[in-house]
Amino acid sequence: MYDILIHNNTNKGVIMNGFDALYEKAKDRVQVLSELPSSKEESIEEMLEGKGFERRDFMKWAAGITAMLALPAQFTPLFAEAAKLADRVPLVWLHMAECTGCSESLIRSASPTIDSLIFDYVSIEYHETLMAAAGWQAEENLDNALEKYKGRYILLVEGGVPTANNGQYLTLGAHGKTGLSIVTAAAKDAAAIFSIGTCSSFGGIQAAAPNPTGAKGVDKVVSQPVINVPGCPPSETNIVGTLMHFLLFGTLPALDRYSRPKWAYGHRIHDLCERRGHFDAGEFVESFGDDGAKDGWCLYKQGCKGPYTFNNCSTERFNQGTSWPVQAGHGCMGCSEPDFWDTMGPLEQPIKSHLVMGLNTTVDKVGTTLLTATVVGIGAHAVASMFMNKDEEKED
Ligand code: FSX
Ligand code: SF4
Ligand code: F3S
Repeated sequence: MYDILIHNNTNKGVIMNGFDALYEKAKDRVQVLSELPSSKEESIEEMLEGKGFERRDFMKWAAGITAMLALPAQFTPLFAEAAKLADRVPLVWLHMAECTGCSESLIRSASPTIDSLIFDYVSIEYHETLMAAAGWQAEENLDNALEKYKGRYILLVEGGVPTANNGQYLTLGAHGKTGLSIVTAAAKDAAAIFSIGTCSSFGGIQAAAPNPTGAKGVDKVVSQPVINVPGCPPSETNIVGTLMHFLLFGTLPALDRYSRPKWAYGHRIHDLCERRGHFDAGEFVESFGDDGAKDGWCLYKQGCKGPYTFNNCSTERFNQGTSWPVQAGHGCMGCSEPDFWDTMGPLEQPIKSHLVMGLNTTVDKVGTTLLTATVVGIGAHAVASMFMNKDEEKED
């Protein structure tokens, strides 16, 4: 804990330790939110009750968010309060060059989770997939939302932003405005900007070489700070967790060097993978469908990029927490890393230049701090079982 000088509501500076200061900050924020006009007729408790959730489910969810964001349990009631006030913060969600998988990750669930219902409860002022309006009316809605909520709205962008030819490879809406001009205009008065998905964070598949449209991440085309929530798509938990953090604190979370929240992207997939014991024991799937695959052995030799990829898929999972790529039997593709289409291929083979045995590697190309810690953890058997055969050694 560190001491911190804050200004409380009475504007008298007081010395507090880090925990108290954060707690006070969250309390003040809840107070500020509660004074903003509500945009929903029913409370979140009523909405959840209508969907079959009880109050204790809601509190359990709030406790889960608190733990996921690595905050002490005392913050749980504050997260519950912030969620109740989520309808006070307007959201504007833009689509650029992408597949809409990020929206699908959040909104398409057979049985909605509290995460997806929280998203229903926020005040979504503009979202092209969800809204009824089209054409001229849609453009007008966007202009009105940006004006009405100036300085207050959270801007969420899904999709890479084509920049070549002055952005002309992506034009949208009745006036044929470029995506580039729409994003830069919307960013101007946003309270916060989240890039949802790898496309808006780093360009995504559109930016794969030779990147003919000049697709870029949002943070490359706007001057304001951007929080990246990558993944192709990101989990609903990472999207809602980022939103909840901003709701409660009104500030950016701790970020890594790619502007990803550390609470979600602070560990390699490999660090917390359920197949890690098999990796350490040198037990690898040699081909899809073999006995090792049936027994859930490690997928490294089938091209799993978990050792190079920072994300929390193994703990948070997808589809209401039921599964994630490695559990389903395919290696991680590295989808939350910059340029994964170019640097993480071939898809179902280990990366030749990054074989676990070849430690003097071109680490920067995949943008991770790579395997030093991982290799320390590899059992002797695994090392002996080799990731690099003699032919591969020669090629490298
Ligand atoms: Fe698709 Fe989103 Fe991938 Fe991109 O997800 S799931 S192509 S990250 O922008 O829609
Ligand atoms: Fe899991 Fe992939 Fe690491 Fe194997 S290589 S332990 S499957 S993350
Ligand atoms: Fe993406 Fe790998 Fe997770 S492919 S979804 S980061 S397991």
